[in-house]
Amino acid sequence: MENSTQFEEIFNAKIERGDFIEPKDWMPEKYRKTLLRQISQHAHSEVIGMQPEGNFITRAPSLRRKAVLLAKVQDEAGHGLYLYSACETLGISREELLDQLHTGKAKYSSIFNYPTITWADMGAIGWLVDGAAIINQVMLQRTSYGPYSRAMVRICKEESFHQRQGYEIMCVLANGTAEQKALAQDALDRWWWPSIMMFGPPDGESKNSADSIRWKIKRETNDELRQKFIDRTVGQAEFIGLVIPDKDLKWNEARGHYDYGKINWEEFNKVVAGNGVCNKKRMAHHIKSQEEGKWVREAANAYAKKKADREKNILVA
Ligand code: BYC
Repeated sequence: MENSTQFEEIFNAKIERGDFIEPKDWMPEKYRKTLLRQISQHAHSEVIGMQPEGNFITRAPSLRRKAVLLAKVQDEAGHGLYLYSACETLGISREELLDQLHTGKAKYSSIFNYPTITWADMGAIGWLVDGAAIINQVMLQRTSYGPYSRAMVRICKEESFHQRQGYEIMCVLANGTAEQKALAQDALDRWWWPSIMMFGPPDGESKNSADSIRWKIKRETNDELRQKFIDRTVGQAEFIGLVIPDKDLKWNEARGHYDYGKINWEEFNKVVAGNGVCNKKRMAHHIKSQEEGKWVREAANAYAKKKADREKNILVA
């Protein structure tokens, strides 16, 4: 019988080789906890992220826009489901996961605590929020935990469509009337800084990064991904004649990257601590929906049981 040191050596060798760790493999408790923390935060973000855009489904400016937005919001629910399932492979139930969200024990992305005010916000979310998410998630397709990696492969395919639909909304507005262009610029002004905060605190203050990089859960650091996003997005803004609200944004020839201004980490910490504009509203809405949907879940379970019993030829009263 192997002892835990030998198990750990096997685990480390797998990580070293770039093999996936699968649910039944031995893993250090801290690796399991880190995965649970990150994947559940990710799942909660997808589901809470349905709210800001859901706010505009009844107000989309055309049937085409409404159908696309509905499909996008539904995709986010699907992403949440893949990720909750990946969490469950680590030995936690859906009920416990939701309890952690509702009691504030588990976080979700800071970005979803900002309000959606105009239709242009739908464009900005797709372009910037999904755009930032893709940069992060492309890396996560090669994460070391098998179920998380496989979920990310599917999610990334849909996410790149989401980013393009958002950018298309911005293109149309930016090329429209002066009022429409102003709406697009206003949305960019409000969503730019929160979007670049999505990548998390600067590397020097990222307490989880060292372990996550060592275990190949994360393959790039918060600041590396943030820089990648900024470098990619500046040209897209210029192309449609919008101005990124950062007076310090400047191409740095020596670094081969854009330099950017100071991020307001006080605002980030405030939002993550639960004191953003919409934190309380988002959570109250989720709890209410969860309670109102209880009878649907009970009915679905009862129907599944009845069907299974009937298949076993057991009569149920
Ligand atoms: N918001 O040590 P760090 C989407 C927390 S949804 C809130 O660097 P880590 C979409 C962090 O949890 C996609 N909290 O952490 C849906 C940690 O606190 P704890 C969302 C944040 O984990 C609908 C502390 O700060 N994507 O695409 O190494 C519509 C220190 O941070 C945030 C994901 O969830 C934040 N922004 O790195 C449209 C990606 N950042 O837990 C679109 C998966 C940090 O120690 N997650 N914190 O108490 C990750 O890649 C990583 O968890 C992060 C942070 C890069 C976010």
